[in-house]
Amino acid sequence: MTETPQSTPQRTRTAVVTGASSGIGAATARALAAAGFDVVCAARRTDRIDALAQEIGGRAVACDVTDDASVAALASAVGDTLHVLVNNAGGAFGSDPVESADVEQWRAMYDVNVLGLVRVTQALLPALRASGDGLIVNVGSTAGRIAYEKGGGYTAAKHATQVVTETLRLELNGEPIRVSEIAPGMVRTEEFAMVRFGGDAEAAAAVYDGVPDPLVAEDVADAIAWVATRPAHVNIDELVIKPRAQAAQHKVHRVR
Ligand code: 8X3
Repeated sequence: MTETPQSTPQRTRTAVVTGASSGIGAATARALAAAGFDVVCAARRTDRIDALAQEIGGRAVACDVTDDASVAALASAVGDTLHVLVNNAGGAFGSDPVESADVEQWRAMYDVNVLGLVRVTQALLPALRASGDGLIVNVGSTAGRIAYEKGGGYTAAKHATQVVTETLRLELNGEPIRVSEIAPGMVRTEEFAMVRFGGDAEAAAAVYDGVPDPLVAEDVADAIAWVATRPAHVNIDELVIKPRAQAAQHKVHRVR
């Protein structure tokens, strides 16, 4: 008997989001689940991803993107097929001029923002390929487009994110895998600025001081979900997203 279109089971599309324990990662997991994806929430903090996975009907997999064995375990948990990988895990550590910056903080930023992305991508590329319609979304930053004072380690790492994204797109040309970068500007999340300033709440709050409406994590997640729901032949190469108040990195409207 021929199956009617109604009786044909819907193919569930799967997604992995790294750094899903908070901020843009958690919001992206929610947005992709709302768009119908079966979402694997990957991060180090299992209590947070367990709760998130339960909330969205997804799966939680403990993963430290700076650790080869942990990334291999993520790949095993994902299985043979994957449609969307969101390389979101990252962060800024420290705010010092190049002259006095802590080299270990730079090493840590390169490890999580760049090598973490490479590790996870290498581990999951076979599954993305096997899906016949894979997509990699790398979360970059406007810090990957310009330089700013006291941000050298982070801007260097995010420039690398952009270049790795472009390189992947070139190398995967002809394969059924799209490669995109989302580059957000000023996004107010619970942790990003706090981590950058080592827990100094005053310094973190000053970043957003007087800015009428910085972006929130959901704004970026919305953009990622849009990229992930374009038809298979549409590759959004890059999408820079800033709040209206931020005309450029150093040109931010503040109400005092
Ligand atoms: C975060 C944006 O302006 O702090 O990726 O570099 S910024």
